[in-house]
Amino acid sequence: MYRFGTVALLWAISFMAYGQKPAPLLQNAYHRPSVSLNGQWHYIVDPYETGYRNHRRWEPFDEFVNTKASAAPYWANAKKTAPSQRIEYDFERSPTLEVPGDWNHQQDELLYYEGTLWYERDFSIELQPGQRYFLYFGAVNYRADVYLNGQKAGYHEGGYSPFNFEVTELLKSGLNEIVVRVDNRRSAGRVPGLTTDWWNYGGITREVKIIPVPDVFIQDYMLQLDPEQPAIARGYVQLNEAKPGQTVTISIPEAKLSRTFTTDTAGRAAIVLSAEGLKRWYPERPKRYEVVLQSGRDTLLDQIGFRTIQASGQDLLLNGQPIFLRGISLHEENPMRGGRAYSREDMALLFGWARELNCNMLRLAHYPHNEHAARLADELGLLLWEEVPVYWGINYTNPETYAQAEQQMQSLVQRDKNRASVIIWSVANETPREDPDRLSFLKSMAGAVRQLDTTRLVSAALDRTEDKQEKRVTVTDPFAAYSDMVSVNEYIGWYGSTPERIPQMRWDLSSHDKPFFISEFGAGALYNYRGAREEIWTEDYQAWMYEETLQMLDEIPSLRGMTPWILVDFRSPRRNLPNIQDGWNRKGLISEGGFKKEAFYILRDYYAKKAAQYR
Ligand code: GCB
Repeated sequence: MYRFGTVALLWAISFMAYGQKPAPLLQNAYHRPSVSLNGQWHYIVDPYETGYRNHRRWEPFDEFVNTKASAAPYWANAKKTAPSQRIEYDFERSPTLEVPGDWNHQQDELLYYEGTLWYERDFSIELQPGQRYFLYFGAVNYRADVYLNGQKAGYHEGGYSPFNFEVTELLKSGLNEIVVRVDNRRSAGRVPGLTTDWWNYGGITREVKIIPVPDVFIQDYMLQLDPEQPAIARGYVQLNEAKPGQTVTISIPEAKLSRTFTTDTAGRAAIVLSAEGLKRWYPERPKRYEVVLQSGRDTLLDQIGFRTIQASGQDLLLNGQPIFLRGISLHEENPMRGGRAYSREDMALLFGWARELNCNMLRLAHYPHNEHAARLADELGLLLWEEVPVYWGINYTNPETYAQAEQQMQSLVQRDKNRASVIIWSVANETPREDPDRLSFLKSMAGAVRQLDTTRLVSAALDRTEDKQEKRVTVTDPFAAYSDMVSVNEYIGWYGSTPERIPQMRWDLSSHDKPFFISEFGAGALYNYRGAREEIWTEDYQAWMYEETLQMLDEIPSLRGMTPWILVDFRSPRRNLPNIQDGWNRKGLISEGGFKKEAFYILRDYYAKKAAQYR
């Protein structure tokens, strides 16, 4: 559909060269019985890629080495069998790291490490006849090359996406060995590219498990209210086999609903259910139903909430009612433990703070967060903006970069499309509006998302345009025409001016008949650093900025929500001011130790007022 028509071909070629691509992502891997591979894994830091490449030709061993004959690649996991045998690595005698978890916070010398690191562990499993087995990773940043019992299962790129390989042929009953090479280097062609304003945590950052499924299994499904006819829930169930005439039953026991459908020649059954008797999911009453899907020997459970979300003129309608999004942005970091957040408990800590702030919405910046996030948001009644790291200056002309970005979006939609909490897919953050290549890139991304999901909104965090003389702010980014709401990041009062300027600014959004959304504003403040409000980095400065900004924004007639920047201070290698930043972006409303700054209470009170207005 776009000039990156060669993408598929390039992908096919690169997969042939470096091993297998992942199998289609299992829908709702979360609720399938599994064997966990979390825990301690041995590791070897390998900055020169000694275990991966031939030292003279710099070619991956994958391409020409037979492991049985060579101990050189680390994935051979060779063990000394004769006194004279020279093997220059040994996983068994190497230290361990906890999985899931970033490596940066587990070893002091790995805090800034960007490069290759190998993980290894043994595990036991008893295989059952008639089952197939998938090896599932919640995420590995950035590239993972995965080897099971000395053979390559495949590789995956994209640091925040789940993926799975079928390993039925590679697994054996009894003891198995798994080796994963992880490479978290930043590079111009990757997504994100060379610069970000967050920490490049490396490692197996989310869960790993083996998932058994029957021969014929439920590969995928989606079930949602039809936005145009909300009395009907529609969707599909896709089996792994393209066989017609197989039956699929969907039941919602609490609503006494149960219907059986039949697959077409593609192995897909279209689902239509009456939703008349189903209670709607709202933030104030996040009702979820247990949904049971069954086909042949496969049964899967899910908890699904039913709601609609639409943009209508300048309004956002949730279940047909106007809503104001009282949001906050957050990174996937647990400030109390340090490092990448990965567990339900981590997300509960962050979401608990957001609820204290009177939020009904979160922007999960700037990449897909772990799967617990959307599950917990469904449960707590928090709406979500989910995003992929098409951020700042990635390479907008490189077809492989585009393919990677689209792949990241696809797997995010695939993982979270049955979550009622998710209402917005964001395709980018702060990308150069004057660049025509960027526009075609984002248009293609938006088109790809809409093909996958017609029940949610598509947006991107854009930049504002400021007329310095006239003190007039507009949105001139051409991508605004292609998104369902106009969302901008604005830092008036922080970058390029002080809060004094804020009351003088006038927003003119007359050319956009869409809901308007502020995806970021903020100011840095060191917790407990107090002073005159003009004193930068004080809590007083930040509080002043919040007061002025909220007043300014409140005057914009089409404003339908905001996600100020940001809930908690977060680690960033760009933030180097001694005694103030020390490697942290200080725009949090909460410090890295969990202490609330003055601006937290200002936003909390503003949101209480907004909640009353939109009741
Ligand atoms: C932005 C970016 C965000 C940064 C923030 C800042 O506009 O979207 O990733 O962290 O500004 O603090 O400068």
